[in-house]
Amino acid sequence: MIIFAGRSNVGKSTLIFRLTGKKVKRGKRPGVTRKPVEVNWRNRKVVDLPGFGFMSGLPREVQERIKDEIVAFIEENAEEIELAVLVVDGKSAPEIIERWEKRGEIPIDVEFYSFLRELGIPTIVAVNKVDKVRNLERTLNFLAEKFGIPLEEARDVLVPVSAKFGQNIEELKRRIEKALREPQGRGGC
Ligand SMILES: Nc1nc2c(ncn2[C@@H]2O[C@H](COP(=O)(O)OP(=O)(O)OP(=O)(O)O)[C@@H](O)[C@H]2O)c(=O)[nH]1
Ligand SMILES: [Mg+2]
Repeated sequence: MIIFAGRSNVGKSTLIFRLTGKKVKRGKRPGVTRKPVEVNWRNRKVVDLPGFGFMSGLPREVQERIKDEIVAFIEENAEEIELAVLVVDGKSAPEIIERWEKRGEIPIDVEFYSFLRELGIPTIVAVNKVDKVRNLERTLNFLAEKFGIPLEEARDVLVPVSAKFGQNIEELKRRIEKALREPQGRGGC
């Protein structure tokens, strides 16, 4: 099983469509995917998870509940999950991360990345919407630092893509295949 996780509206469903050709519901507003949706791809389950964080028109308690459900889903399926693709919006993630840090909070993406690593789930970070990113190198360095990814590993872990315009999708596919072939990180480190 491969899971796609990340904040709402970062493009998880669009990316799954690009990779697998399977139509999952996509949308303009945050909060489109509300329950885990499974598609089959190359004899594997690919799971499109609801986004965490802000969802338009949803009260905070409901957003919290959805986040708890995502965490529970991942914990319950941890054994079966071979790979997580954590999707972030390359344009807005740096700003959001800085805003949370200024408030003294752990940014939700950073928290989620450590959560996946603690469970020993190999994780790739897809840095999506690069079509909107001005300084890609700076963005990638910033994310590597915030996620605590050593620079020598950053090139393997962070994959810049544009789901909307199909940029670098083949590279993401190769990374996914590589991660499935050479599972790393099991048992945690
Ligand atoms: N510019 C740009 N827009 C994108 C890209 N990928 C997705 N989008 C847009 O982002 C919006 C959200 O896409 P979704 O795929 O529904 O996002 P999601 O992460 O599944 O959202 P939830 O299901 O609400 O968590 C849509 O309007 C997409 O067209 C991209 O690479 N570049
Ligand atoms: Mg979605």
